[in-house]
Amino acid sequence: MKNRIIATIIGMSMMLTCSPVFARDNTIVKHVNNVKLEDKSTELSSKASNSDMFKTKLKLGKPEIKFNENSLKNVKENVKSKSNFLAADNQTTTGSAVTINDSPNNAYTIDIGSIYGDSITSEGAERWYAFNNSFIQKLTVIMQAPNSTNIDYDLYLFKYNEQTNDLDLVADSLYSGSANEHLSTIGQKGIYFIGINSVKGFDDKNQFQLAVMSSDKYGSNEPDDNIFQAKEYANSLSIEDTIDNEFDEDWSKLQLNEDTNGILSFQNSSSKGDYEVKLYDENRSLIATLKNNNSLAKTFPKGIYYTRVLSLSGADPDATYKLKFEKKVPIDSNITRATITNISTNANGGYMDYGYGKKWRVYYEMTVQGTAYNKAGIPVANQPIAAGTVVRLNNKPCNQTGMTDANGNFSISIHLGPAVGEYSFDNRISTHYYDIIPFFMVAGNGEISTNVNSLYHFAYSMYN
Ligand SMILES: [Ca+2]
Ligand SMILES: [Ca+2]
Repeated sequence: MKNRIIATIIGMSMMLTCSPVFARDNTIVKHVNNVKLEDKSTELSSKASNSDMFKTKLKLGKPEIKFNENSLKNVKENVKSKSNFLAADNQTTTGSAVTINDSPNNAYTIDIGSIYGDSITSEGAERWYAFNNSFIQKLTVIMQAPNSTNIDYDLYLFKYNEQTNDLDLVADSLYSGSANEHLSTIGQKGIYFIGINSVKGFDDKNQFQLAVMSSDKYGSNEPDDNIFQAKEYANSLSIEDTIDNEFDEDWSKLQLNEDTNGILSFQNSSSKGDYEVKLYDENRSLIATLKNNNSLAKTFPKGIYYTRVLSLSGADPDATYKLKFEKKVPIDSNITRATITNISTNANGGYMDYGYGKKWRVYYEMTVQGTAYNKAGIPVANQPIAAGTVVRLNNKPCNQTGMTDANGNFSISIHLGPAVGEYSFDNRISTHYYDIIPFFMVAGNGEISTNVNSLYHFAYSMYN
């Protein structure tokens, strides 16, 4: 299962005879990019004293993001699902290979799509793996370290360069603490190397777990599986992308140059995957978690934010999710129009025609319900609006002011008192006496248009 890399696989015998590409400086392993394997002596001394690239990146890794608290898996088995990977049993190494895979030269070969368990037996130690990628596809590499704050392992992916014999750094995942490591790349044809090293501590009993996943379909933002690979946006973002496998994570970095009254929203159209979005601030503290169709509206202080879309279960390389951050456009709160949907009354109500067109009939009391709009036709929330009439008896003005609710709806109750009965309507059984009274609505700067302009004010009826 753990096979040595042999020359026939990669056709480069010098790999088996040269020394490790990594130098060691007490506790910190200094990883070196583009080291020629056959040229280690000169390269190592110079690169080892100039490892700032890795130090700089190490500082980035503070999110302490964990898959979960579960322990690790020992031996190889197929990756069936994320939960299968995460919930794998912890086992100790038995019958380990004679050769320890502590350098690229001694790397174990692994297969894409399988889980491997291995252990690190001293602080600063390395473990190496190699696999062949036979066609262009997205590769996701995940490593779950033993769960302990005393342990920090990092993960690197290199591509073997057949022209130069270099191991070219492709991606790394340098989260601090006991976080799990996770990276992706659009894999080209060829041999890849995975390096895992202990930055802090080790656990020779509990294994770390390693797997390489492949996706033949993936979104155009890939690779973006960790915070170091986050795609950058300024002031707004609008992403349509996919979660191409259960382990896929899509990271974005959003820079706001000013305090922004904004809205972050998430929609997932896939029925095969259940996703969520985590929002982190500049210090990688979790601000919010959005489920499908959730949004977060507030004033976002200027600064840097990270969004992370991940799968809770399932994945769908064909159906896209949408993640958006946009400035909230201030709503025009001037009411210019109202639509009356109902006018109820204490008795003798209804919507009827006494011969002067269909109108609401009201008695002593009436309650007016409807929706208020601005000139763009958008409901106006939380604004005052008044309804009124003038009854015939003493030409008494009757009006009342209400407030629109969050959806622009209002309900206004007005006391009218008795009608005079200027008009009559004979329905053969009885004669109804009523007034026709005006109806109007007022908001902000004055009268607004409505779909109701007059009412039948019922007075009394007499049997014929
Ligand atoms: Ca993706
Ligand atoms: Ca991704």
